[in-house]
Amino acid sequence: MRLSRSFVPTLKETPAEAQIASHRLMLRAGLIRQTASGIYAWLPVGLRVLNNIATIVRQEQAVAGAQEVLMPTLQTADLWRESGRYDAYGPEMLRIRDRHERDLLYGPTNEEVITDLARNAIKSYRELPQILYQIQLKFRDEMRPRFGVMRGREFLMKDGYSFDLDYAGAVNSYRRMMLCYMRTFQRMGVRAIPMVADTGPIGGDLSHEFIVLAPTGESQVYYDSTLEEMDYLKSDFSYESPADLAAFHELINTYYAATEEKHDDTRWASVEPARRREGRGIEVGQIFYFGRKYSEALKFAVAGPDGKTITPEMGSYGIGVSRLVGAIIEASHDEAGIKWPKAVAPFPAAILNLRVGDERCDRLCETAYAAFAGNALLDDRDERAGAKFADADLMGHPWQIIVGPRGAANGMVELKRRADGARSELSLENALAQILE
Ligand code: 5CA
Repeated sequence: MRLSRSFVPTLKETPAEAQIASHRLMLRAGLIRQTASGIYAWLPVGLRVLNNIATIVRQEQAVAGAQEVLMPTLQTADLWRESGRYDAYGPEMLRIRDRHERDLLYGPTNEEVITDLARNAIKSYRELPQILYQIQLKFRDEMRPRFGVMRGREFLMKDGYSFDLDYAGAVNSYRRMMLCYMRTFQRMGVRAIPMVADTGPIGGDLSHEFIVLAPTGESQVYYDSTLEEMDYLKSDFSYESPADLAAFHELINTYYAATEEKHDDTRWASVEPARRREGRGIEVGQIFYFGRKYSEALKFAVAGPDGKTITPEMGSYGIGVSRLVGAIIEASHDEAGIKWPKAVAPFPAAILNLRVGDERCDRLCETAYAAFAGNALLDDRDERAGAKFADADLMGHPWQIIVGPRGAANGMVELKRRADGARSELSLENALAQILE
């Protein structure tokens, strides 16, 4: 992306409406703009981050055996009348009437629609288990939308749903998703801690929230630091082995982790003091087991091996895809701006041309830019060096390749690592090798 021709409306001033760092930085770095209260447009750089997060989610869902679908944002009210949630959901649900006076709603979650799809298509025990998911916009008419994409009204969610023949199968699917979530968040460069949670309007009796520690989080949390040190990507637990998944769940439950509501002083006191972590946390995902709540209400049954019908057991699994962009920034920034973890960064590097029009600088920058095949940000604006440095720090690309006339005369560039500010002077070739390694 050539900055001189890009739609990246950065701001020098701190927007007055933004109370927390991630919201301020997302506006200042030109990632998003609000179009109505709690409703945001994603601009080119912000959308790249959102897509990177979605790609990691998709890859890890596939490894765990979940299949992607895409359901509509608009749902018929009839399905929600069948489940009994149409009245129960209250003013958070955006209700709409079409030209034929039919009641529709903008989906805040999709248990009803997915159960309807399943009951119309799945007839035999042989077709289960199944895990289906989508990445789709949701709408919740939050009383107080705030903190930018962190609590929006329209937001992007990964919502997944499992169907199993019995309790043991449903718990296995639940554990499968739990392992999948630990891998997913670790790959994004954040540590989300699973904590036993209340089930709220989704219902059911087993639930975990996944929480990222950040000072501006909405809930107070307590956990054993062992949970953030484990390497879930290198672990040997196999998705195909129920015994492995049970052992994984057992391992997670061994270590203390609780939100304020579930906090237990006695158990907390038994955690080694050096391992106690407490602070505010942001919920980036939640998983639920709720048995036959929706399959029973919507009369979803399949023929069993002995001819008797079986009502499947279900669970649902959410990730706040758009909220994660804010949560990652909350966990990774400084006064100058964002520090993107490599895996989700909009670009691996920014190339800063400090003397646009200087033949050597221009040539070296073009060579560098070509090496990334468009997947870098080239600051080719006619701006002061200071403004370029400030914007590169603000936007937070993991690396900056700084090209000035003195170095360029000898084919040298300066390489700056955003994470710790470390700088070195080296040939463009060596700089590229370091970034692309
Ligand atoms: N049906 C289930 C799981 S598929 C469900 O709706 N779960 S949820 O209510 O917990 O939402 C899933 C995730 O969406 C949450 O963990 C949170 O990260 C994100 N989320 C919820 N509300 C908002 C909101 N108003 N703005 C941004 N993200 C949100």
